[in-house]
Amino acid sequence: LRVLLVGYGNVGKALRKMVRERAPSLGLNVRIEGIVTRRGIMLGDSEEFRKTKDGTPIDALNEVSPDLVIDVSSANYETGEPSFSLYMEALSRGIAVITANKAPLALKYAEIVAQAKKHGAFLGFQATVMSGTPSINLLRLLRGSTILKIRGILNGTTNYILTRMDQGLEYFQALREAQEKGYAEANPEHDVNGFDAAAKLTILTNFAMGRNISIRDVDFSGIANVTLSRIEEAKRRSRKLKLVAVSEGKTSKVSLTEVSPEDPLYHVDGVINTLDIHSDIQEVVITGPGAGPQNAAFGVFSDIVLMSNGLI
Ligand code: 80F
Repeated sequence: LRVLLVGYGNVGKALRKMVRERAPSLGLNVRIEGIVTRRGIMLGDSEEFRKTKDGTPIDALNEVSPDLVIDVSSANYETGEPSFSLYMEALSRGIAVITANKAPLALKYAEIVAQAKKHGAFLGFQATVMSGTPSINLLRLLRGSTILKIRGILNGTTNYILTRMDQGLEYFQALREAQEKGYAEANPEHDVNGFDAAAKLTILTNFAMGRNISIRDVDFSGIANVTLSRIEEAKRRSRKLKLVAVSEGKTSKVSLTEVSPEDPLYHVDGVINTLDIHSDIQEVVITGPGAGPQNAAFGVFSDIVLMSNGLI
């Protein structure tokens, strides 16, 4: 499998290491043939990025002609570019795309999925929601049931901040810790204002509930107004404040919500995320890490493994 890697930051570096350490024992021959970042293109593979030439992701696609494009570049929520055009071009040539970048799918889900279907090309996006904790790929196993409602904690950074504040830390100190651990987006505003959770809810809602919404259809707010005293006040009533994402019927919403100890979301702390899926058959809850370079890289890696074995 010849790979073009787009983006080489926290997640890209963790992924390169994971592929080298884990693919061979699974019988997978995964070779990185080029890396493209904001700085330009590196042909070949080495741990340290050394620019071979200037160029865009599309230039790199033409240069490398890979079997698989992996997008671990930062999110551009204005246009989804350059990733959106790259996917459309790669998929049109039958080249598989696996992404951890939410922006293109949160903006133009239907177009990208239709392009993949039209050309019979693989499109994997487990890492866009809950990183390496199965969410999208879990939903693949629930096909045949009708998903009526999804509800969850979908952003690691904000849940980490809320948990650390519950332990007495100030907001900015908690945010700095989340950034140091590699949980936060390149622009952490996207985490704290609820945008990242809204993007994930958009992708989940389209995939699980057969809808066609964009992030603009999600009513979202973040944790900017949270104070230590508000957290203390909730605590006195045995409640916790959580940034909860819900889709049900035609509504999708992300908001700071007080949850009680009977709620499964109450017990989900730190960088841990959870997804509660209600179908016409059963309720399924999955809980696990939602962010972190290693975890996000595993989301991508699990798509590579499943695709290579023809399992999705
Ligand atoms: P980082 O900023 O470290 O690296 C970004 C890379 O993209 C850089 O190499 C940069 O040069 C490149 N890049 C940016 N613009 C480019 C362009 N126009 N052309 C080519 N290259 C370009 O970012 P990360 O942390 O490595 O993240 C990479 C992607 O994974 C982003 O899209 C993230 O949204 C996504 N991701 C990251 C996660 C994480 O934990 C988790 C899952 C997905 O729940 C939360 O708290 C979430 N903030 C984490 S979700 N790091």
